[in-house]
Amino acid sequence: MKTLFDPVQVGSLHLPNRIVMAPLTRNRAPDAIPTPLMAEYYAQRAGAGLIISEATAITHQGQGYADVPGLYGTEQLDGWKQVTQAVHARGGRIYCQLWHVGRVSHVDLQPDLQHPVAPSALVAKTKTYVIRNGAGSFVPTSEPRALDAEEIPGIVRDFRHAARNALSAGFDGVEVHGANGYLLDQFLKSGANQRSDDYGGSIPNRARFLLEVMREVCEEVGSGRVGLRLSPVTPANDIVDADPQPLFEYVVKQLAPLQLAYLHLIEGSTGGPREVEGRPFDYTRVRRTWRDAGAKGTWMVNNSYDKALAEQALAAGADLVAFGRPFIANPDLVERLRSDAPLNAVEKATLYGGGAKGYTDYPVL
Ligand code: 8OZ
Repeated sequence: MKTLFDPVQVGSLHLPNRIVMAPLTRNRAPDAIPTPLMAEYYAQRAGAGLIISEATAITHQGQGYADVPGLYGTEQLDGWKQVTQAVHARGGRIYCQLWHVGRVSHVDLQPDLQHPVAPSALVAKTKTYVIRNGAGSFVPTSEPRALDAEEIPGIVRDFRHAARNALSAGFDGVEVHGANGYLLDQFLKSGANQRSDDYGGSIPNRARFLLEVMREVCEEVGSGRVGLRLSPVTPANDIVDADPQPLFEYVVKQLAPLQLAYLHLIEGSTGGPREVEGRPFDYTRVRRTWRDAGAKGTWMVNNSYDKALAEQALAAGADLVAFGRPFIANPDLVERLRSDAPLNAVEKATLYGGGAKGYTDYPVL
C-alpha cells in the first residue's frame, strides 16, 4: 500500500513524498513583485513533495486582486528567482501557478482602468480586493466585456510566454489555473459562457480555449513540467455549469495525449464542503476516462484533506494529495503528518495581506 511518505515520479520531477503544498493566495506582493519575505515563507515549506506557488498573473490584464504577484515584468521575475533559489537551497521543488482571472477583477486593477475581460459580458456576483490610498477593501467585481475571438490567440500566447518566464525564473514547472471561476473556467462553464462562436455553445467549443492553452504551454516547456488544476463543481466566484460530468470527461479525454505531469482536482466547493448540494459529481469516472485515454500522469486531489482521508484517497487510486490551510499554519507539515503530531490552527485574520505575522511566524516542532 502506498503512503503519503513514499516517493513518486511526477513528470520530470522525482518527489520524496506525495504531500503537495496547494496554491494559496496571500496578497503579500506589493506592485505584483515577489519579496524576500515570500522567499522565506516558501523556503520554510520546502519539505513538501512539491510546492505549487500562489496564483500568479500572466499579464496585467490577468490581475484580479491587490498585491498578488505576476510574472510578466523583469522585477517580478527577479523576485521569483529569489523564491525558487531559496526553495531549492532547502532541497524543495516548486511549480508556478499561471493565472488569468478573466471577469473576477476590477477596473482599478486593469491596464488603463479598462473593463476586465470574459467570455461574455456577464458580471460575476463575487468580490475582489482593491487598495485605494493605502486602505484595502473588498468591492464587487466590475462589469466585464466579452473578448473578441481574434483576441484569444493573444491570451494563449500570454500563457505560453508566462510558462517560459516561469522556467527562466527557476521554477521546476507550471500549473495552469483552470479552476475556481477564473478565465479558463469561465470559458468551460455554461453559466459564464454564452458565446455563439467557436469558443461557446457545445462542449468542444467551450473546452477549446483551455485545450489550446495546454497544448501551447506543453510545447513551450515540455509536458513533463506541466500540470492543470480543475474544479468541476465549485461555486467559487459565482461559477456553474449545467452538466459538468460530460464536460470534464471530454476535457480529460482530449488532454490525455499531452501526457501532463499531473491533473489537480478540487473536489467539491473550494476551501469548503467536499459535496456541493445539487451538484453531484463522479471524480473516479473522470480519472478512469483519463487513464483509459492513455494518460500516464499523476492524479492529485485537494480539499479539506487530513492524514486519514488522504491515505484513503491514495488507496482509492490518487497519487498525490494537496494540502492548503494546514500548510499555511504548519511549515513542517510533512514531519507533523509523519509523526502524527498536533497541527497549529490557521489564523484567519492574517490570511490575506499584511507582513510576517501569520505568514512566516508559525512555529515548527
Ligand atoms: C482566495 C483569494 C483570492 C484568490 C483561487 C486564486 O481561489 C484564488 C484565490 C483564493 O484559486
